[in-house]
Amino acid sequence: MRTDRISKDASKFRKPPNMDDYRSLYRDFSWDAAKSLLSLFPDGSYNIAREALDRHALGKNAEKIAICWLGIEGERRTITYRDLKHQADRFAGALQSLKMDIGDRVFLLLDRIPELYSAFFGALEAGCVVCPLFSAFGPDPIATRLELGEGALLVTTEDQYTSKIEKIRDRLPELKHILLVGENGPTNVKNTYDYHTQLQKQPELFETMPMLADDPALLHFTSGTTGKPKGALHAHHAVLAHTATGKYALDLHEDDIFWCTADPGWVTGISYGIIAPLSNGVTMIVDQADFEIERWYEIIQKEKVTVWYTSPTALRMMMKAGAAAARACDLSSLRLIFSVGEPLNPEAVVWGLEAFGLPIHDTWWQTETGAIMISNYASQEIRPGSMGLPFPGVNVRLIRRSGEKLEFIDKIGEEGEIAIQAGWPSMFRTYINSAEKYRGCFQNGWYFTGDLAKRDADGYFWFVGRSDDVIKSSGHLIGPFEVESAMMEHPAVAEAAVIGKPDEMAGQIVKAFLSLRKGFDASPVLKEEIYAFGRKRLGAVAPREIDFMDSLPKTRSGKIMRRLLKARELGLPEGDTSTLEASR
Ligand code: 6R9
Repeated sequence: MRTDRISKDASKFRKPPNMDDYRSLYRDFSWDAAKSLLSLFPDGSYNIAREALDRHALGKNAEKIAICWLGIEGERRTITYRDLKHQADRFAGALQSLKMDIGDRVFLLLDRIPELYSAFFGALEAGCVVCPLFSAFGPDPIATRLELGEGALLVTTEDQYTSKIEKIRDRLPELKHILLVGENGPTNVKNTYDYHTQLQKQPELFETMPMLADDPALLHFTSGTTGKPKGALHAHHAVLAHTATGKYALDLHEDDIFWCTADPGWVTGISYGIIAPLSNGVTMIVDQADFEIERWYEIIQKEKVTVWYTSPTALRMMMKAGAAAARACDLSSLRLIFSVGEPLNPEAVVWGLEAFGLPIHDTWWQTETGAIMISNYASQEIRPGSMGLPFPGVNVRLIRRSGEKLEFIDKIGEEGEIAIQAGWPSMFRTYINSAEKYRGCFQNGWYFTGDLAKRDADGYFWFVGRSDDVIKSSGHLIGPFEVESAMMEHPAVAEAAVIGKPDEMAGQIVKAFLSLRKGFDASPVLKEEIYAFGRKRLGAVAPREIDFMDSLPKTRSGKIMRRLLKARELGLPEGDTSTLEASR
């Protein structure tokens, strides 16, 4: 733990923070009272779409810009809350005309295009469950998720359809309909329709369905060490946590221009790339293009971004390019910068001061927690390298589990697993395909996160590492098993073990160790072929490094020892794998 601190001088706040006194809000906060931040249906029913869209579109914010969309080719489109609502309503109407029922799963496989946002809200309005997919996934991860999630309808683009979906559609008997966004218009493929033609047929108004707080709304796939991806199901109640964290953690004020750079294929891109900003009635930026330093600085400058939520990988890349590039632009609109997804180097926090005149505020949470659980707040001192303090209404402790026994760690600087007392609104409600794994995450009313941390005397949390083998690459969570399974489908591969190899920029990269079947030679040509095979099957989560081995190290019971491979990769003594995770 480092001791240097970045204190906040209240007289320099550009705006009084929504939470000026953390300790007293933490003490007095109740989720029940926080419901006053929402505009629930008169009978207390919920709908995420009502909070994030309807109440603005049908109220004083109707003409306010909800989304400022920046296209790859330099286009700029502004979408008001009212425009977004009309499009969402039409999408909801299209779902009904296709006989989609409440609870049916609507999957989105789209780049960051305006249709993504209309479809997202339209599906919620109609009471369907939305499941976003990362559009850079290859056909294998897409098929696995659609299959496990029993996707009934998919919205995608013509390009994605021909390059990925066409070949897997036979494997997906539950998938009834596909809506295609594209230039070509109506198709004559069965149950496949043109998105815009379908929407044009619908009335402009749709009454958002009142839902119970616990009714399912969002399905996010995430990965563990073993087995298939897990579908973490969230309820409409989650919007209470999105709204409250948007207000008190990200400090969103009505006139903010907010930019969350995460893709909606991952949880951050939904909770904070859509719901939290719109529920707080702000204008948000959506950039269709991928990360590029100059483009990003230009966006902040031109669009006058005030609050910016990004990732450690992006910040490290900017740091490498040097503070001068940032200082060459006028980024003075910025008042707060936040980060999430992987450990944020203390140097990056301090570098923020040099490049932007602002420190970076780290935040910690997971797909399963649905919203920010630990954060550095606008009004609070920052301790570079620390994830910050628990969000009000969230009871976070460090606990050691040994069998039935729970040992609460209160000693300062001692390591334990981050555990959260069950019951916060955005807590995942199940893993759809694995209720047993879900139960395994809880003990005595505590949710165990799989992350290890320490705490200092003032309650700040400091990340230590993961207790499992999942990989975090550029903030994206990748399950080694899913990658291994795909690699083993190559005819030359006998065994595969996949680890996260530490990487200065991406945090970790996916590295595969492969042993070959008899009759195959470990040649550079074969390696290239296997790389290409990985990219074709897996897309962006394919291995970036491959090593061939004669055989992979195994335990006596025959399990491949990923940790030993990782110890070797890091040059650690093979017997000592205890520091493996801490070294990420
Ligand atoms: C939101 C998101 C969750 C895992 C989490 C932890 C890692 C997230 C972090 C962090 C260190 C932070 N993680 N924030 N590690 N410092 N500030 O990323 O969700 O994709 O489910 O990943 O990411 O290991 O358990 P998800």
